[in-house]
Amino acid sequence: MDIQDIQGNILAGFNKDFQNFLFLKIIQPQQTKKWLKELLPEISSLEEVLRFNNLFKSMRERLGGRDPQGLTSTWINVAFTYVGLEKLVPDESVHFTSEAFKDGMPRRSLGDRLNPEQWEYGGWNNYPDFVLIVASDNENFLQERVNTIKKMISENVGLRLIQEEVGRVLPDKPGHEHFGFKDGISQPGVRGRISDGDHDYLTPRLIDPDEKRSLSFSKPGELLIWPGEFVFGYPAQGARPHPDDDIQPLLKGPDMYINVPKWARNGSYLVFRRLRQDVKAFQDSLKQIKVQTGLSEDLIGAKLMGRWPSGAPIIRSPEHDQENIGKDAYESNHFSYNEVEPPIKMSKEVGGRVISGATNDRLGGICPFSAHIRKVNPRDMGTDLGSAEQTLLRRIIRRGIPFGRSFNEVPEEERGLLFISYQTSIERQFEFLQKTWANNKKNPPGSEGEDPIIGQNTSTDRSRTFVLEHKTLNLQEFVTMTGGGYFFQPSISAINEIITKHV
Ligand code: N7H
Repeated sequence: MDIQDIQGNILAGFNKDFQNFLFLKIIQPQQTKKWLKELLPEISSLEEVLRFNNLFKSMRERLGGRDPQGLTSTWINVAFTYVGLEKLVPDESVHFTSEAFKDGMPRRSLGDRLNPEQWEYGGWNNYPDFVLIVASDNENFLQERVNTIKKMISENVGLRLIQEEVGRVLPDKPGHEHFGFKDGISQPGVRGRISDGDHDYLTPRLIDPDEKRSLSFSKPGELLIWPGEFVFGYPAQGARPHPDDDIQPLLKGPDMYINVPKWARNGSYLVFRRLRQDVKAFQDSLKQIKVQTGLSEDLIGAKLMGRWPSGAPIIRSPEHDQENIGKDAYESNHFSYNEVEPPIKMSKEVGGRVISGATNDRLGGICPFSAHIRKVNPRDMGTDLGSAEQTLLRRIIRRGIPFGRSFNEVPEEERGLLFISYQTSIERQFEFLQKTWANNKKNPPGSEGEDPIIGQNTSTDRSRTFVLEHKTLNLQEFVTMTGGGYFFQPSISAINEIITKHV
């Protein structure tokens, strides 16, 4: 993998506690290009982010799980909408032929309640041309950098700031989102090497090499996916051609650039959605369902999500939450739905521990088919698409961060998730998950209602369905889309050689 050329947030993830998003409009393309050229040396590459994250992780392990003090960095990444590219490089933008990217988010019908004109931004009149992601481990350092950038913007006649989003990890519950659940546990393990070294993998392989599953999983539950699903210019995922083979890449050669120009290599589509979360409505629903079913609120929450607040999957812990499972990066994701997962041994390098097995749940008796995590990733279950391998073409990398203060602190304020996903097809990956699975009552097969967290029902009362204890329950909406856009996050060399070429 071209780790010096790929922007860092895509495959490594900034994973910073403080992240601001500056949405910008281009007034004068030439001035904007000059400005971007100046910004170029500040854009963080995959290499930089990988090295830092590895150092941070090893220091954290040495400190027994405490964050190392003083080890900080502040990073910037940039991504453009189609209209932004049209302004900057009109001759080049025409080579992007993805309908979703060209249309932009307001023209796509994803079942959202608010009309795009009611969004905070991203509607017809204030669709951004590009976004800067600024992230740091230290809030003061972040603020300093953001202030400098904002000053540069205000002095540049070519640009206008239309919105700033402030993403913050919740101080009282780091790693959790506003409904109280741990997020960011399950991600695809991206295949690929970062040097010529045989074992210098982008995603470390942590399973004992004697285990057959070490060929298809990077760690328990983290299936290896070909990088072309997330970054252009690399082999993408495909159906397994022979039962004895490891999963083979489907797309090679020119097909790795479907609907994009050659210079899209090392770039990715970024979906940004500002999703408002109504914590009171969520908690009220748990109380109401308790009355209707007699189940505890905790168990109802776990059935809606597929995980307990600690992150422990309901499949591994059907009765109650188990923090020790939620905290454990291997335990918390080692499960499937169709097949029983046998115990799995970790590699010597990470201690050689055996992770206990997990039961299966073909009928959805433990984890409902409509639970959020099962809707958006049915794992090894066959679906309306056919065999489970087809689901591997629908994976996304998630990089979201909460916005707003905790419900307990200031219940009346607005809060939610700044949802970010990376993929090489907005239609086949993000939009498919939202429209064809989350918003659909029947799919993936077995579902008996929409995704209770993100599913949208377009009827007048917007109420969704969830079945529990053989009772069909009506759920009000908890999550509302309030702004966003579809962006392309190019390689660093493309920004230099194509986007800011003639300055
Ligand atoms: Fe979801 N949540 O915090 O409640 N999500 N999500 N998501 N989500 C996941 O397994 C949440 C949203 C996915 O591989 C967890 O990492 C909230 C959208 C996928 O097993 C939790 C919102 C889309 C997974 C949440 C939201 C997805 C996933 C469990 C909106 C795509 C991995 C933690 C406000 C269209 C599933 C974990 C797997 C997991 C929450 C949005 C997709 C707790 C609050 C819009 C693919």
